Formats: sequence, structure tokens, C-alpha cells
Amino acid sequence: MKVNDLNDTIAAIATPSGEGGIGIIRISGPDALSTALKIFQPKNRTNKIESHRLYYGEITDPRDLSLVDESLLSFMKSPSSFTMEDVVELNCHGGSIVLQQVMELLLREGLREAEPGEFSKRAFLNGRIDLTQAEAVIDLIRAKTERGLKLANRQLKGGLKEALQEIREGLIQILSVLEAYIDFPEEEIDADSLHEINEKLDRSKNGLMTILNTYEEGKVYREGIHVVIAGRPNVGKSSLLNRLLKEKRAIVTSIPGTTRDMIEEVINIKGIPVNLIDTAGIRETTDVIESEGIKRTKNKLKDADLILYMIDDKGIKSTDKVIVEETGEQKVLIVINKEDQLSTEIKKKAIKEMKSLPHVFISTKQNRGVEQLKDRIYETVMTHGVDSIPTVVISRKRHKIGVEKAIKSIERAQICVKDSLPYELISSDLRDALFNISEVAGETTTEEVMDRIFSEFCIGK
Ligand SMILES: Nc1nc2c(ncn2[C@@H]2O[C@H](COP(=O)(O)OP(=O)(O)O)[C@@H](O)[C@H]2O)c(=O)[nH]1
Ligand SMILES: [Mg+2]
Repeated sequence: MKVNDLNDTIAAIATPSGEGGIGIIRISGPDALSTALKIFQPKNRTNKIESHRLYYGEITDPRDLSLVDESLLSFMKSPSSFTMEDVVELNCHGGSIVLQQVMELLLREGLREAEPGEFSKRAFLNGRIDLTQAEAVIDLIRAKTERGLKLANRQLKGGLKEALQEIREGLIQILSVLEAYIDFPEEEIDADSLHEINEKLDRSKNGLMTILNTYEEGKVYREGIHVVIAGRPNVGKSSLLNRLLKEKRAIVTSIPGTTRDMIEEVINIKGIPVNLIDTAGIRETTDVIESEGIKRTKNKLKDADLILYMIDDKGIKSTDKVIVEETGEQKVLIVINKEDQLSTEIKKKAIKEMKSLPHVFISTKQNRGVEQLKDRIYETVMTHGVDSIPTVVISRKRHKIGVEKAIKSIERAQICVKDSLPYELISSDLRDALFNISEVAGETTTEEVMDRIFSEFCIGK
């Protein structure tokens, strides 16, 4: 998106395509109202359209005055609008032809069709929101679970922005003290004050660390995790998928090798969007289709965030051991199924064989242990309890990199303090840290990064 001219007025259909009860066209910019009034006539003749009121009227083609649609017009006067510009919204009937016709009229009257995310970009450029809040708008639209929505809302309200701002103010304070000494070279900072500066730097650093540590989990809420159910044929993998989905999605039979293709579904486990993948059972086979399925299973295992490796009342076999060992670093949870027909003897043996491997007993047939399994899935990716999610969470690589850089800069400043290096050097590191933080907020973000962020948006947002 190269257009950054805030003087032109943009318009876009803001509702999804297809049929709907209503469809909304959004207009933003200095000519929003005057242009809208060229095609919209309020039913009750009025001299002045007031801000934040709704007007009923008709949209007509100015060329032949033919009726296009009945509509409601609302006007949000600058700066009391999302973009901080004059904004007009036209609520039309929801058909796509109606909306396209209205758009065409507006474009003919000189408006420009908005790029994806351009309304949000204007809100950002006009200072209404910072970049983290703009990103939260996308997260809000794309939230996969209620938990994800909650976090996006917090960020949109400025949670991350304020947390970063607080750290930034702390750093600016230190910087101003240092600069005063730089201006008066004959003065030296006494040991106590230096100690205090160091402590303040520690505090800023810890604040950033706390934010940084939320990244892995924040990412989980935003993007979800991949959980692969694997194991020998017939242990009950498809039965588990069906249990977790609460529907008979995968075919379950007593014939080993039933599942040949991957089945992928998304479920919500305690607020985490989980991509659950049922796979073909792993075994030696001459069947071409089944072999391909097994090959795919092994590939899927490599990308999994968590592998639910399933065994049944037949216990753990040598093939199982090989596969579990191959997964190496990845997180594996052994799921021992068919508990309903598990003898105490086998159960004891299984526990012994599992040694330190995390495992749970379930019976998909009797729906036993499935809730515990969900708890375990949650615990393997989250460190905090379900009810205590951190208030500020970062979920994007961009945030992570910025915060990491800021921490490094502060650490460099601390080394300078420790080694009694010139104040100029400490101050330069602190300026770097401030720069890194403001990059996250979007104040010093390059055009390229900005374009990438806003191009993720849909048109009309
Ligand atoms: N007794 C018992 N049988 C089960 C249980 N779970 C699955 N089965 C049976 O095991 C067989 C294989 O199940 P399926 O889900 O197709 O296994 P998959 O090949 O691993 O996908 C079917 O006959 C299921 O009814 C369980 O908890 N207890
Ligand atoms: Mg199966």
C-alpha cells in the first residue's frame, strides 16, 4: 500500500460479500459528507446533517435520479471517528449488486476505493491508535476462541501500548538525568545515584522480560497449536478425535488401517485453538494408499506442537518405542486407551514402562479420562492456570524482536554503568532501547513494516 495521502477521501464496502440483512459502505476523508450527499437524499429535508445521528433516505443515481436503494446514513465528524477524519457510513440492503452500484456512484463522484486496512491505517497515522492496537483489530476479527478475543480486546484498549509507555517513561527519566551530567562535564554522578540508575534499569529490563515471556503463549492464543494423534493402527486414534470433537467425524472400525488420510479439525481446549489431526496408524504395510498415509503421518509428526502418542491394552511395542524416540525434542504425551479392558497387571506394566514419560489413561469408549487429557494438553503449552492469563500479552514476532532488542540495549547500558564508561555511551544505549520500544508501538516503524501489517487486513477495515 503506497497511498499515504490523507487528503483524499476513501470508500469501501465494509461488510462481507454475499447476501446479508444489511451491507455497509464506509467513507473517510475530508469530502466524505459532501460526496455522500450527492447520492443520498434524506427523507426529511434538512439543512444540516449532524454528527452521530442516523438519517433515513434514498440513494439515487445523480445522472438520471433513478432509485438505487433505501438507506440509512450516519455521519461521524472529525475527530470523533475511528479514523479521526470525517466518516460517513451508508447502511444499504445487503445484496452485493446494490453495494457495488452505490460504490460505483461514489467513485464516479471522485472518491477512491480504499486499500485493505486503509481505514485502520488512517486511524494509526492520525494518532488514534498505535500499531499494537491496529494489530489487535486484526486479531479481534480473526480470534478463534473467546480467550483470543479477550486478549485482542485488551490490546485494542491499549494494554500493551501502556505497558510499553510506562517502561519508556522510566528510561526517559534516567536519560534526562544522564544528559544533565553530560551537559555539565565538571560534575560527576555519585556512587549512590549510579546505583539507583542501575536499579531503575533493572526494573525496566524486568518489565520488558515479563512482556517477552508472554510471547510463546500469546502466539498460541492467536495462532493455535497443532496436536497430532499418532500410534499403531486400531488403538483408538479416530475414536479419540471423535470424542474431542463430540461428533462422529472419523470412521471408526475394528479393522486396522481404516484411517488412511489425514483428518484435521479445530477444537477449543480451554481457550486454545487446537488443530487436531488424526492420522493413519503407523505399521509395516504393502498397501500403497496406506503407505502414503503413513508417510504423511511421519511428516506431520515433525510439525506438531504436541504429539498424542496412543497405545492400547496391548501395551507398548517396539515400533512405538522407535517412533517416540524419533520425536526427540518434541512434546509427547502418551495416551493409553481402552482403560475399560485394561487388566491391573497390564496397567502396572504400562506405568513402569512409561517411566518418566508423561502419560494419561483414557477410555474413548466410556468417555473416561478425556477431560484429564484436555487438562494435560493445556498444561503442556501453558504455564499459567486457565483463570489467570497475564493482562499484557505479545503474540507477534515483530513485538518479540523489538522487545528483545530493547532488553539487549538496556543490558549494554548496564555494562557501561558497571565499567564506569562515559555517560555518552550509556545514554546512546538508552536511546537505542527507546527506539526499539517505539518501533513496537509504531512510532519509528518503516513504511515497509507498516504496509505488511495493514495488508493483512480486509478491505473496509
Ligand atoms: N474397548 C474399547 N475399545 C475401543 C476404545 N476406543 C476405541 N475402541 C475400538 O478400537 C477399534 C479401533 O478404533 P479406531 O478409533 O478406529 O482406531 P484407530 O485405528 O487408531 O483410528 C474400534 O473397534 C473401536 O471401537 C476404548 O476406549 N475401549
Ligand atoms: Mg483411525
